[in-house]
Amino acid sequence: MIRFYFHPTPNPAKVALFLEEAELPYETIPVDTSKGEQHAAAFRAINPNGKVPAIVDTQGPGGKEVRVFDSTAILLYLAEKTGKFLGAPEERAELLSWLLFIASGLGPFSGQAVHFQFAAPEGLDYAVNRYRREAERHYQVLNDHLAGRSHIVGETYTIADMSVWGWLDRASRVRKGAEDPLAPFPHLKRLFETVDARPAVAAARAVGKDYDFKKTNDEETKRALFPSNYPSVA
Ligand SMILES: N[C@@H](CCC(=O)N[C@@H](CS)C(=O)NCC(=O)O)C(=O)O
Repeated sequence: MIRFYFHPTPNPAKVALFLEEAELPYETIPVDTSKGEQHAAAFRAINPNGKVPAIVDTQGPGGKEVRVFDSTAILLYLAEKTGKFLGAPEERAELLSWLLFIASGLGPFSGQAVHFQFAAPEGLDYAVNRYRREAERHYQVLNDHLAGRSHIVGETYTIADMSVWGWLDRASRVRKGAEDPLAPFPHLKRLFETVDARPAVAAARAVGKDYDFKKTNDEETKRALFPSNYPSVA
């Protein structure tokens, strides 16, 4: 059994998609990050970085329980465990390259673009432009790669496609104000729509719907999500 520590945000969404695609049995454990539950000692024992997603696999290697944190590590762990969505062995270098491109570039720049356009104080134009344009540059790199290809790696659906789906789903926030945010990136848009039409996506979108996650953005939320804005050391 897999315990899946979840909040309805982009990085957990990728893992929800994998679990649904692979039809793995799992238990969803809500972590309400707006209430600061990611900082609880019990959760930090599972993810010392205090973020979602994380999983505990009670049937890990050798039948022993293991924890895995960080969405890319979880995708790779589950793909290797099940032998699914890894692509062809000869494409492994390509798979790792694109997974890390998303994990270290497209994802974080998208996240910061959202932060500076929706959460940060107004007037920080340099930061808004820096992060939004870097996110868009990563969109362009992947868009160019996808010209003439059905998927990111080879011609098969892999965890790289799942990983980017989680972030492209937030393109309207990354490219705030754009009417059709993926329109300038037609190959990326096609990939997003291909993945988004899969039945497992509907199931992944339903994960956590029965839980009433906090939606208000009050002082508790800001302190929970952005603790480094409130330094404890002078
Ligand atoms: N590199 C990590 C990033 C995880 C991450 O930033 N998760 C966000 C949700 S998408 C989160 O937990 N935010 C709450 C917080 O930062 O306290 C991953 O890919 O899993």
